[in-house]
Amino acid sequence: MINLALKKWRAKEPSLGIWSNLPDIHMAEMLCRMDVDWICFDLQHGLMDYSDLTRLLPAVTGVATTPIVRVAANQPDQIGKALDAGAQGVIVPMVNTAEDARRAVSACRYPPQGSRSCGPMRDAMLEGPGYLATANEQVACLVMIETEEGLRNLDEIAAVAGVDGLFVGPMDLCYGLGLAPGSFTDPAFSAAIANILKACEQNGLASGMFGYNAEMAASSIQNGFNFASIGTDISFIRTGALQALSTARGE
Ligand code: 3PY
Ligand code: MG
Repeated sequence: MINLALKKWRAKEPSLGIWSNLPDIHMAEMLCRMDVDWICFDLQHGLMDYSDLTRLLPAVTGVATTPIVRVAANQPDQIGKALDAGAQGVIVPMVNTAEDARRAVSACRYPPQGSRSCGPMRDAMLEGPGYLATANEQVACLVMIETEEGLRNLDEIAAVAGVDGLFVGPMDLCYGLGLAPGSFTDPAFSAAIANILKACEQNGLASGMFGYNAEMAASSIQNGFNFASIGTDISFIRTGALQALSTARGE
């Protein structure tokens, strides 16, 4: 397996992703054929579960888009099952301590680097036993910094061996900072972002931002993030439909 998104994250080449919240195979198939670097299926907040995921991941076969899964929680079984189903990396939410980060990394790596249990399903169906030879090197482990505790332990989290990148959940981060959700221009939010970017820089990690829209993705990349999401399937439909309605009404 060659993880094309991870290759860019390691090279610090900017990359953009799409967030998938709807369990629709055709939507996933269409979105990942738009030259987007990665697509993330969201099992934490998305309207999808594991059996949806097993149907969605095959839609991302044979394309240059890298399939990533945000797991619902930092649980080794959830991480292992997402990877066995064909995810090439995971985004792990609410990582608050170095111990949390070590747990996430360990679940992503086969021994001796970690404790991932061996049972690749789609991985083995598509690649055969060769998958095992490359998995530890090619599976991406991204941990989310999005709480007050995570910020406090930022440097220890960023120093955990095997973490490939830090990913910011901006809404939860606002709550963690005691700010109203969406306070992305508040100086306290900007200071937290600067610290996260610095921790990535110092530890050679990729830095990622959950962008709620294209503007937020573009400004994140301009401000030094290596990668960002440009929006969700739901947001694209909602924005497009509202715009069409408004135009058709002559507003
Ligand atoms: C956040 O903004 O906290 C996220 O995790 C985005 O889903
Ligand atoms: Mg969050």
